[in-house]
Amino acid sequence: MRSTCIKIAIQKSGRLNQPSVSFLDSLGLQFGVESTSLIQMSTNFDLSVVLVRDDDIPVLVSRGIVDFGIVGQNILLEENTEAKTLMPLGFGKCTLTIAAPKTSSIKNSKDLEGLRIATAYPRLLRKYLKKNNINATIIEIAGSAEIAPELNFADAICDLVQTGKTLKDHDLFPIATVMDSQAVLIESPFQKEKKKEFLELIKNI
Ligand code: PRT
Ligand code: ZN
Repeated sequence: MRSTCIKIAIQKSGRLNQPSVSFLDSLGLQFGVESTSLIQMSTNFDLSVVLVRDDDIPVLVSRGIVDFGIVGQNILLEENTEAKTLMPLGFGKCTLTIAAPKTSSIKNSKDLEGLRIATAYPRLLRKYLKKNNINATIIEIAGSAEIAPELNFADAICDLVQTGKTLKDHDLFPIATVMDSQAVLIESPFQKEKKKEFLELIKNI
């Protein structure tokens, strides 16, 4: 791979992988026969796609290790990096939501005062609690926050919701919205002559 080659990081597997690939297809970018390499070179453009965990994308982009990335706004804002948002992509839509057990006395965000909230998004939740003047304990968990109230290590959760099915399955109901999210195209803060060619491509969509 040439050092001047444009690099764009997308999720290796998971919810954003297929729509990200479709977005690159829609730009007219072509790739060779399927390979298991985590770096895929385009056959018709001086560009490589780098396949990584979504959580690593903001840092890779902000450090200029890759030039562009596709990631959910929820991850981008949680990571709080220098990466710049170029455009929303209209997929991966979800809402970072605080939810509580249906049977509990927690009915709105004020009822969270003094309680424990499990989340994989501590920074975003902290910001929300501060803004709303609520003192609560944040319990960090990498995933599956929905199980926390049932296992009694938190009173409420803060997690992404799309259809609401997962909340229902765990007898939880939404009480507050922290943020709406969707996938965005992000750009590194470093200027590179080569980036212009890719920016020209996305201008036409
Ligand atoms: O392996 P890697 O770290 O790359 O992937 P990941 O497991 O961290 O992420 P992944 O693939 O689950 O999600 C990638 C991105 O998709 C997220 O960061 C969001 O930007 C976006 N997205 C959109 C969602 C959802 N919708 C979503 N519903 N991410 C996760 N969920 C989960 C949620 O956490 C909960 O467990 O789905 C469940 C709720 O869904 P519903 O439909 O039951 O409400
Ligand atoms: Zn992840």
